[in-house]
Amino acid sequence: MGVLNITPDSFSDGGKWTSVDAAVAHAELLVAQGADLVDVGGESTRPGAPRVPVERELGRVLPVIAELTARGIRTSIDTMNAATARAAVAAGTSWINDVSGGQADPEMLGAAAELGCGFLLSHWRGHSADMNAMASYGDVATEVRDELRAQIDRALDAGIHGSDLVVDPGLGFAKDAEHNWRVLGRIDLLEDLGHPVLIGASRKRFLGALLPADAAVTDRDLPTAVVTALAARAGVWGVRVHDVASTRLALDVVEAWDRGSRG
Ligand code: PMM
Repeated sequence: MGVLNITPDSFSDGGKWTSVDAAVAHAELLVAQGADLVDVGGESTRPGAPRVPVERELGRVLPVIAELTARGIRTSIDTMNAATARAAVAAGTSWINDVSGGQADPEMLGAAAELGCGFLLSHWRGHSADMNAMASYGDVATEVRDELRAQIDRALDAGIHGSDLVVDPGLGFAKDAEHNWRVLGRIDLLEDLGHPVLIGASRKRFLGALLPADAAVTDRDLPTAVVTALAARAGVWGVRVHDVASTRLALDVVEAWDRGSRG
């Protein structure tokens, strides 16, 4: 999954694709580099980010989704708003990617059930403005699994088909660096939930912490690709990344390694 943030303030690609032409050109590049899905977002979820009015979010994402659909590019809509999800699906999106897992908007789970599209459900404790204060766990890996299980149950109760659900531990969302590494080290616990798993580690702060303090945000693409390789080895269904080329190469290495091990 390639990231396309149509926002002025996302931490790594904010302000770069604010015209429809620039956004579509970038989506074409992501697909040419190997993305199966382009994740279109109009609201930044970086720590401390303010909420964006739905009308503004719609104005950012809908023209891009319509154009990508016309070009045969598959998209997901990265939104916490049911109204945005509905409009995006009407414009051709096939997946809803809700980082709140249906908790931010009480209408979301019902809308997703009605729309019958795929639903990417992330572990989430609260909005970006105050999520860092919620990063408190005993054993983070089992707590994230158990809270995700409760979120999955709510999604199923609302009428979403189990086969439409993909789960995501929400790295960086109410999680510090050590929490993220612990969750990644126990992806097997998430797989026990019985749904495909998506990992969104791309360019996040906990990867930046491994680099020199003056490193550029794009220097995080190498550790992102390594996480992708390890996540693939752990059996995940998908990864959400900004730089598709390096991640595709990491996956090619894993596949070649596996061929080698089969002889
Ligand atoms: N992370 C961001 C945004 N959307 N969606 C999913 N499913 N998983 C994530 O980890 C995730 C997400 C963080 O912001 P970014 O768009 O600037 O990377």
